[in-house]
Amino acid sequence: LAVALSAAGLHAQTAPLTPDIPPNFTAPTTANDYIKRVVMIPMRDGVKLHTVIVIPKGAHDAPILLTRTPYNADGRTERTNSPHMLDLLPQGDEVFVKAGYIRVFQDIRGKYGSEGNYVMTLPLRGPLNDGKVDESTDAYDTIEWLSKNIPESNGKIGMLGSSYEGFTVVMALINPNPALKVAAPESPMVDGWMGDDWFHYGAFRQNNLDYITFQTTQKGTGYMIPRDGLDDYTNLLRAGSAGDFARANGLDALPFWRKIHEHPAYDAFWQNQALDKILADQPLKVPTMWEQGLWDQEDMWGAIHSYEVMEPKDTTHTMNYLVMGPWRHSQVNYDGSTLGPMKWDGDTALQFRRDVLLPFFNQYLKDGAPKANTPPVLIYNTGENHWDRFTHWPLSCAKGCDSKSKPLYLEANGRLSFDAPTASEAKYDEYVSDPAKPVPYIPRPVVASDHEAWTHWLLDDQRFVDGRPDVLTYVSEPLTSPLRLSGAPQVNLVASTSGTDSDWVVKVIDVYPDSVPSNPSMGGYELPISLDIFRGRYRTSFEHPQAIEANAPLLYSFGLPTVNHVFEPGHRIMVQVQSSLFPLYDRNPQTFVSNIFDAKPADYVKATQRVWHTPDHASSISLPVVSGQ
Ligand code: PG9
Repeated sequence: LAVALSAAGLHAQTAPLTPDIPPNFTAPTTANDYIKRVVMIPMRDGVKLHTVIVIPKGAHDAPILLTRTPYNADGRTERTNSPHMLDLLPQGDEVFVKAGYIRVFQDIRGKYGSEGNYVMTLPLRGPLNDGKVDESTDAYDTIEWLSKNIPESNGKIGMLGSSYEGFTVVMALINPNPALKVAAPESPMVDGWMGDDWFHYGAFRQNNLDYITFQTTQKGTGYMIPRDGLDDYTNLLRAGSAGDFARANGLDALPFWRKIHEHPAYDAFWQNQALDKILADQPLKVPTMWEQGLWDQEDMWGAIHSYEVMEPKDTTHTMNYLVMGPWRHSQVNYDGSTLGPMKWDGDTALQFRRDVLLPFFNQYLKDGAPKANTPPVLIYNTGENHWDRFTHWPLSCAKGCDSKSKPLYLEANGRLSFDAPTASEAKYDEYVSDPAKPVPYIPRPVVASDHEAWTHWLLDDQRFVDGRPDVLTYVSEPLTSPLRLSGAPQVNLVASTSGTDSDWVVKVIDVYPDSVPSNPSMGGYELPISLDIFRGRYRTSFEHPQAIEANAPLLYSFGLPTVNHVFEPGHRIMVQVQSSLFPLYDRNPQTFVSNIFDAKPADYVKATQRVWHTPDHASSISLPVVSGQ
């Protein structure tokens, strides 16, 4: 009947109760300018990893760009629902799509579509992993498969990815597959205790509690911890210690939280997975461009420290490259025209991807591509607002650099000076640090879901705490000539506390002139260019914390994040010292306890903090001065 009806130009009607969800539906793909293949790639232990391969239609001898992710390979290849590969893939991939690359995203073992068990930043086989596999072998096996099973490709593979995806790039560099020809770890998580996501010099970053539930309550996407109220300053203060907040929210059932809780110090658990230490023993076999933002609020340690340990091993100067842009975490893959109050000279992230990263990858991946004009070091000058190309880095340090860093002394009456203090002035400044009223890291309310506030907090105007009785502020005279810093400031703080444990936060700040006619909202702006926190119990050993001797002036020495900055004439240098950055960092109870995660309410006590500035106990920040002083 249907045939007869259709021959007569009529159609049988769809019965009203026909189920509206057909057993199978495949959208037409003829308009697509790409082919998508989803495969399960077998690893050496039999576990199969979910892999999404996007191939430009008509490609042949195309190079492959691989990212291994814990963040859902399907989602990473579905930015918009579009027939065009450009719209499907992440914004940062645009230059590679235009250049005809095949793009591959793979779920790492245990996440989303992949089989196997998930272990957070799975450590390499060795002291922490007695199994047969790790992210290094998974990368090897994946690259082996990809290089042999995509007929449209030339079998050459480059890897890139930011943060956790940067960690998986670094893992691939250890005993790399020969088909891996080039790599760009972007803000890679390298040492979670020293200065990447989990801790900074032993102070715990409480925002990770949400990351842990997000990442480990499910194989797919987890959730953020529910909050009692809007302001996390109140929520976390009310909870007590980070351990109390975690327990109240069920995190004791999550193994990764238990691992953090059991390893607050830099013991073998952290040391044996610090990738910069592991890499230090092996020269790079793959040309590698380390990339990091200068205001990276998540992984500030990994790229620069990895670059620095690999540099002496790169005897041919062909393997180890460094790029630092004026970016927040992962901004390299988005628009890089602005950050917080700062407006750069165009879209710096696109400039990097188009003019530096793509030619570098092409050189190693595209048959017949020319050699790229890649600077060994490309770093944005955040004071003069332009890129600098250097042959090496840093330009200034304590020993062995072109210039020698210079101590800038914290002195009486809130002064900063390149001349050492004299005996005639007051010996110290003091403040009371009260754990019941910690210094906020951003203006309240601190809203956990406010991603925007999180991205630019490292550049927030520090006037919001300047003048608090528990924040010491030291400032120079307005500069009469430019002062150029290129390297990492080093803190040498001589401080005492009436407690037996304490945190020390030090910020180097560029103070704008009181009025800036070309940009009025920057009048008097206090722009942090480098800041960090140090947990005092680790003063003599990161592995074996010790109670601090009360009221004794003691030296706290630690490195601050790298800068390439010019303080312009009329600007002033400022240094602020305080003892908390809450609720980003958990509070130090200021009484020595064996594990701060288990501190009890009675352990949290006020302490009188002194910053010393006598000739014998001079406090200073050693600045990586290149010129100007
Ligand atoms: N910073 C994130 C992270 C990496 C590794 C471990 C934990 C967190 C990220 O952006 O992936």
